[in-house]
Amino acid sequence: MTIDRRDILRIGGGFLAGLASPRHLLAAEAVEIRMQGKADGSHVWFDPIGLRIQPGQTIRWINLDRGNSHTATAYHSKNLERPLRIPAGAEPWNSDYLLPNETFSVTLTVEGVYDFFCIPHEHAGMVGRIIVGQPGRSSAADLSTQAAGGETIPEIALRAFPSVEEIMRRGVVRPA
Ligand SMILES: [Cu+2]
Repeated sequence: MTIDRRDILRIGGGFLAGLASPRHLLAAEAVEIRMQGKADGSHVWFDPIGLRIQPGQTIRWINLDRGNSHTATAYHSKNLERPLRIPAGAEPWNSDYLLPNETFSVTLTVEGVYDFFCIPHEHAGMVGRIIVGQPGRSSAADLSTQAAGGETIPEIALRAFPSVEEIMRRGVVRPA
């Protein structure tokens, strides 16, 4: 009996799949959001700008922009009195300034939509959106407009958030 190359590949693939299923890897590993910028500083962004994770997963921001410090900061009254744009009952976070190659991690357990921004670059539209599990009732209408009270959000930032629908459909939304 001869075993051709394709059979060997099939056997090998099955063996690997049994050892480490992608689901196990996903639960254990942090999901990365990169802070990026053009060398001349004319454009800065989070990549991905939108993503969906499961409750209990960890997000890790890493500053890959050599020319700028960035923050990952949740929209919450504890952070510079910004309007609330994370689920009620969820803990707000603020990475403070990350120098190039520095990282900051947060584990999100409460389901819903989380919006965050970069303190020095919110006015350049450097914001992002994470959906944990199901988006819940905090839906599109409230999120595309200013919340009553609190500091207003710059229009350029409001327009930058990917829609809840797009994140749910695609899982990961890369910046335009
Ligand atoms: Cu920034």
